[in-house]
Amino acid sequence: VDESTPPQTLKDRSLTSVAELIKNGGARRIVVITGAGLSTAAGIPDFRSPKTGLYHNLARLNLPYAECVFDISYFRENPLPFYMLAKELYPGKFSPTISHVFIALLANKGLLRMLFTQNIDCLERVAGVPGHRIVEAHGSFATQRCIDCMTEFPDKEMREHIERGAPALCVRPECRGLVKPDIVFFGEQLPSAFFENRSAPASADLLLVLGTSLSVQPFASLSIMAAEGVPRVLFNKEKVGDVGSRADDVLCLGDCDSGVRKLADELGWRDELEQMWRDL
Ligand code: CNA
Repeated sequence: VDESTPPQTLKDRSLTSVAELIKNGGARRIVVITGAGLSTAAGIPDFRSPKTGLYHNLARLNLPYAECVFDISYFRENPLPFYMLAKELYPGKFSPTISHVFIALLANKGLLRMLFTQNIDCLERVAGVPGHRIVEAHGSFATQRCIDCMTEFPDKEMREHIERGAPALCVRPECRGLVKPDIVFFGEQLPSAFFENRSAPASADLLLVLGTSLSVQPFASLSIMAAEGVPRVLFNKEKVGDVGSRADDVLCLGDCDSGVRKLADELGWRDELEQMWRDL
């Protein structure tokens, strides 16, 4: 966008104007879209950050290519790398960041229309975002099933298998297929909740994008579905997707916790936010 094109909705392309829009009731159907960068401050590596990303760390496993941990045909041959990764990411080991809590605060204030997350760490739920406001677009560790006959596998036993890094086999003796948590692998269909809620960004009055490289489709397409004139705010270390190309886009580059704290300051919500985070 030509920097001189005036925004339609915001006074200017700043967090102050975004906060004003929220405070004056102009944003009541906020859609949030997030990825691994939301959770790096919680100690969970993202995929693509150089040196610290999961793909970088997976190099020591001598995988033919890093993404194959999420490739179903590779998983059939060698489920161990995925189980190792699952052990590292398994819910219960990490605590939400202030940015996760900010999303919960939006929900508490009745302003969150929907959160779409690519994360599989469940930290949004732990932070207090209500389940019916979350679309876990790439699945979660909450359930698991056999990759051959799709029979569900019990949670408690799954936890034990993941703790031991030992792949679980189907409960049906005549099947004995491999069991995989309901995390979406490359080439797999996204959960139905994604498709059922996919139109939410189109009716949003504000879109917040936090900690994602917007490089995985169809998830990334959510960001372009916001209507023209609907502000899109990016909290990320780098510029991603086409956010920044529209006159009402606001870029807040850097770590998302600092950006979110800035926005909370502008909103006058900072103390409440920090209190909520401490009380978790
Ligand atoms: P990604 O491709 O690794 O991108 C992460 C983005 O976040 C990059 O643009 C980084 O620059 C940025 N970033 C990293 N740390 C911060 C920070 N503290 N503040 C602001 N920005 C930061 O991850 P995506 O989520 O975009 O890619 C999609 C994959 C990653 C999904 O399929 C996820 O399932 C998968 N994943 C999830 C987790 C998790 O559940 N926490 C961890 C690793 C990967």
